Amino acid sequence: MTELMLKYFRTKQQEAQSERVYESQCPFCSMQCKMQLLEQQVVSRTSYKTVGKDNPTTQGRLCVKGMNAHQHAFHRDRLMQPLLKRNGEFVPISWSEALEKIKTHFTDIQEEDGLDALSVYGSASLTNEEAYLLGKFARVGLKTKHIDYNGRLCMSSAATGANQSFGVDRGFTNSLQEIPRTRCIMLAGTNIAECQPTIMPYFEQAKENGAYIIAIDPRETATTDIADLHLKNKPGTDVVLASALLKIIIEEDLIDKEFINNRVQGFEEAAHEVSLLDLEECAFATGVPKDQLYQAAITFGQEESGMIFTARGIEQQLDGTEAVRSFINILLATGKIGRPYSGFGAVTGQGNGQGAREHGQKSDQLPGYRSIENEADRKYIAHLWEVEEKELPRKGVSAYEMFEEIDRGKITGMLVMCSNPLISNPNANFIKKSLQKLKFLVAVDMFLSETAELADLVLPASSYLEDQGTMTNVEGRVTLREASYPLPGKVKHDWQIICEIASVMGKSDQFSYQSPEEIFNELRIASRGARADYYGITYEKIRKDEGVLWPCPELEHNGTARLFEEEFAHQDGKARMAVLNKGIGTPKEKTSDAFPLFLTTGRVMSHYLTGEQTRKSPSLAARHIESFMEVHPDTAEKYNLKDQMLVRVTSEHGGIIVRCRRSKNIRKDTVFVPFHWGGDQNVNRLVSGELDPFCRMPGFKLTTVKVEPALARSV
Ligand SMILES: Nc1nc2c(c(=O)[nH]1)N[C@H]1C(S)=C(S)[C@@H](COP(=O)(O)OP(=O)(O)OC[C@H]3O[C@@H](n4cnc5c(=O)[nH]c(N)nc54)[C@H](O)[C@@H]3O)O[C@H]1N2
Ligand SMILES: Nc1nc2c(c(=O)[nH]1)N[C@H]1C(S)=C(S)[C@@H](COP(=O)(O)OP(=O)(O)OC[C@H]3O[C@@H](n4cnc5c(=O)[nH]c(N)nc54)[C@H](O)[C@@H]3O)O[C@H]1N2
Ligand code: SF4
Ligand SMILES: [Mo]
Repeated sequence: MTELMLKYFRTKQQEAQSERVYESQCPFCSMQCKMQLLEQQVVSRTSYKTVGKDNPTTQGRLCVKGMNAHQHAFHRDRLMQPLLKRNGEFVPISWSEALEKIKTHFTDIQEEDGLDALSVYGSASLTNEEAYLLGKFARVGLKTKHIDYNGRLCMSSAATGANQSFGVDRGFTNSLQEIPRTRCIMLAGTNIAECQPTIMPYFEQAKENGAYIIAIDPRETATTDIADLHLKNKPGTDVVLASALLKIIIEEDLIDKEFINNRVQGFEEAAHEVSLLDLEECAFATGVPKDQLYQAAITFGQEESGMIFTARGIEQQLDGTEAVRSFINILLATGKIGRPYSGFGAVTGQGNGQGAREHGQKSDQLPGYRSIENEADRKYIAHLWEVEEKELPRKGVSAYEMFEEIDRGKITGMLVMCSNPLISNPNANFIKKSLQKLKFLVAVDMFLSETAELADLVLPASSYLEDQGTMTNVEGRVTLREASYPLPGKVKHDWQIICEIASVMGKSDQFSYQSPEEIFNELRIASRGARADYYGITYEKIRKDEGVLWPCPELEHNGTARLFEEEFAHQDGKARMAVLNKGIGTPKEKTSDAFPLFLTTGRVMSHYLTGEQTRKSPSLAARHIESFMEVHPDTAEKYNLKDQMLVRVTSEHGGIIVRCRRSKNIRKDTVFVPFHWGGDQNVNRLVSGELDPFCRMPGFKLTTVKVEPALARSV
């Protein structure tokens, strides 16, 4: 090798060694995989790579979304400065101009339409600190009762169901470590293989150890593939299905009488109700053969330990709360909770789906799961926030209902932070009309999302690489997302943006934080003594222990891995079984001649929620460049739909056009469309705005539709 070549390679080596490492956590799902961004400078080119980092929840694993997350963070479409809409066009403005605009418009709205005319729409992708601060901002900074968040569309039925049955809501009652040693697992309406991929090894180990896995899903998915038994039910029939399983368990005497006597209320009533069911009718209503119902019930009842996991398949229903409770009923009757290798898990969705539902973004809630209608809770928080108790607003309305309030002219201004409601809310055509009615809409986002495009003012927010804070993951573990990547352009952190808006609204004293840690220390006090007690958790402790499972009431406390070992969280320490007066086969949506098929909606592995982030990543977008409708070949034949053809899907509420994908994986009476795309592919144009009466969750998983070749109409 010549001297020159040697020199060249040496320089290359040195350049390659100029590598920087940035700590972070994945911006997507509830696994909150720990990751590192490697930034390499080779000559004048910077290249990036994301690698996993060991941690107690995911042991260094990443899925394809995590590996490519940096692609959207560095995308050229990242917003770099505030944008103001002038004559229909966005123009860049300074932060001081932006804040001045907010002050003028928000104050005008408050004077013209009243304090409750302003509203805040938050997110469970925010850190705990930001979620907490946003709740305080609405009540103290803007003095409005109108705040809610995207988690309402996600886990509100799981939360309400768990609260009603157990008295508290932490998604998983056990840590993930217990899964490999359980004997029987029920996966109801969850597609963990595509939605929480790095959780899979826990279930695969359970299977290797001999666990029997039962999946309940109208489709065959990568998750149902690991099941020993797949109950391929009609969408929306999970309450009947779970009640039928309970009936069989009771009739076969597979219940735990001692546990019921000591720890459960309402068994007799619930048992009586399910005894009235006719199993033939249940089989017909659910579309699951009777022998499969028996097989599932008897196996689950007989095994010495068992766990049930639910997700949006059973929860995003107009009877979602009841569906959650009907599965918990099975655990309570068989005594499979509060002891090793037995328990419940409503699989959390968003990165901070757990923490962001605990600290006051919900319309009826104060931090730590305190209630905004409880006098003692109000007093405690008012004191901490240095306001008069009577100044604290009362409860407002849920996410979708805020758009109804806009339509009625009651809400005239909105701040949306970290959400894209135009794509994610049901009845999308109505949502668009509502958003357009607002006098002033502010969107805080990393991109000009479909919602941000309708805004009057858009503020640029930092990404997961830049923004430090805590996130509570799928198992209830409070983790610290270390983030140190420099802020690009004029971008600010969400918590800084909240503080700056509060300041121009005259509340600088209550919003003068200098760091996320300072906010967290206030959150610890706000949650002290409440159900989601974070008081004993500090940044230092999270760093030392690699996360802490709440509740953690004292500094000396090590956190709580398994809930309900001694008692449930209701006053008398007992759990409540639900009496489900559903009768048979009564989902609200029924097929008709006009709309002969069920539509259910959900996700694919490579895209995340409204797709605003993952559609920007070339590696992820390439896997699914557009939406599609999964349909059984026999059904496709019946409606003249060829594979790959564009099809029009129409419901009572609107229409979309997507690509046809024939597949034997789905029931013949059901079609499936993911919701990661906007415009003419926005499946939420089809979904109705009706809500679950207990938790105000929309019925994303059940709509009735008709399908036809897209071009047939236009010729
Ligand atoms: N790749 C990816 N991962 C994600 C997300 C993402 O967008 N993409 N989002 C994250 C978030 S926020 C969430 S909430 C979770 C969601 O995670 P999941 O709830 O697991 O995901 P979904 O695809 O919405 O629905 C799960 C399954 O429910 C089935 N299903 C539909 N209708 C019914 C029914 O009536 N009964 C039953 N039993 N099953 C039914 C669907 O066929 C689907 O396979 O995933 C998180 N992880
Ligand atoms: N049909 C149907 N609809 C559904 C569902 C379904 O299964 N079917 N699932 C529902 C569920 S479970 C959920 S969770 C919702 C989610 O619904 P959304 O909250 O609307 O979904 P996202 O795509 O996460 O929107 C986040 C937005 O915030 C931006 N963003 C990302 N990170 C940050 C940040 O750190 N700060 C700020 N300020 N902005 C940021 C992104 O660019 C994006 O525009 O959708 C619901 N809608
Ligand atoms: S999407 Fe979820 S499973 Fe995949 S890397 Fe991110 S946090 Fe982990
Ligand atoms: Mo979600």
